[in-house]
Amino acid sequence: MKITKVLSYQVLDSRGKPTVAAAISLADGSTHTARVPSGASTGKHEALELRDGNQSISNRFYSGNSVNLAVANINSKIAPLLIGKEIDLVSVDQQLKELDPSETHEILGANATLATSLAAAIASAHEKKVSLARYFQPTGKLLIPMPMVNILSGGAHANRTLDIQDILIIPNGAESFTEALSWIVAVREMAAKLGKESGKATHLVADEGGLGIPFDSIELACAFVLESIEKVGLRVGTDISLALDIASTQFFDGSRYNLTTINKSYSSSEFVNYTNILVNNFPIISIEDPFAEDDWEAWSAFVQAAPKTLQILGDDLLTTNAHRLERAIKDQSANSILIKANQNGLVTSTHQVLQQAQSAKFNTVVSARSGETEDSWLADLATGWRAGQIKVGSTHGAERNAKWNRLLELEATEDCEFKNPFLN
Ligand code: 2PG
Ligand code: MG
Repeated sequence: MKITKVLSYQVLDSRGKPTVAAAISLADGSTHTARVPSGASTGKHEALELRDGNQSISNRFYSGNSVNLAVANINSKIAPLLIGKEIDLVSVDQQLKELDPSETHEILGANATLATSLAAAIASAHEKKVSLARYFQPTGKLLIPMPMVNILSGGAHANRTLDIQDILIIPNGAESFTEALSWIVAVREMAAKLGKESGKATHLVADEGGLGIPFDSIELACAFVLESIEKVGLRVGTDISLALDIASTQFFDGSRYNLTTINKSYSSSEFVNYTNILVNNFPIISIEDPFAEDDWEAWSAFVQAAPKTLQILGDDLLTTNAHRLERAIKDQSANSILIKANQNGLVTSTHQVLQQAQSAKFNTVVSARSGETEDSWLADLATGWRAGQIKVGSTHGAERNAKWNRLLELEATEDCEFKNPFLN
């Protein structure tokens, strides 16, 4: 089926910042729209998010964050190339690569390429008359991913109420996604109640819907989440375990890790030791970005020292980039990867990075960003790609719940399975 129209325009993300929408129309009169997410704690090796800076009049109100240049790239450079062609994700991505061969998509902007690529994926699934998840996995049971969900937020997402970015939970003992989500909601509600009773709650709901309750240490914050799990009658470790996103690039100054809320500073090797003690003292089954994005030695030392069952997850370290992943596999700098489509810039090459990780027996966690939209394609990508895990933020905010609700829908309507990825 032929593409009849490609149209881009600026919309807002969940933080009220501009982002790119792209709509692809097909010969049957249907239109397929995708909106791209945007990060706050971005890694320096991510694909380029093109913003206008001082190059647009609308910046008077959007503080330099408008995306008119990226929108114009779709409307004036990408659209003429695609209109009249058959809809097919792989060939759309191929044409985008030819138009912008740079690895970071700095010519068109990765927000322009990804919006187009996602709209092409959604339109391609429509043409095949299947869901987006089924488009990627046409036969067999779909694998609904295990969620990893924010309870407490700090770092760049919550005005640094904690030095680290997130304390999350993984309902590793749940039998279905539906059950998993009900447990998570109960724990979040309990944490909100306990936070209120303690008088510490600041009423701050962070960018991703986590609770911004201040704590004097990471250990006290972990203990608080464990108490919330126990108080709803769930078993720590058996039913629900902890996960951390340290986002340590945010507090690394080039040589030291500075935890300012607790007034402590560590060298790389001291921080490796500290982190190892932390994961041994708490039921933590996954730790993300424990070290800074270019502190490769610390990562490798930690992989050697840490419990073998621990998921050591590279986000800013790997930025969904094939070369960085290759290095991490070779040097054993991590054993799992966060997959964010907008760190990469194209749907097909994001999928390739995920497959490269799976071939190396890395766990894969498909992830949302702190700036999200009402779109739910992320749930379909995680499911259709058999990622095994998904991270969306908390169960608060329509942009987060759109993804959880889509997973509930997939579980209710498609032939699916749900597995604990930590048993492998
Ligand atoms: C992360 C993400 C999502 P951001 O660090 O994993 O939690 O945050 O989108 O701000 O990079
Ligand atoms: Mg992260």
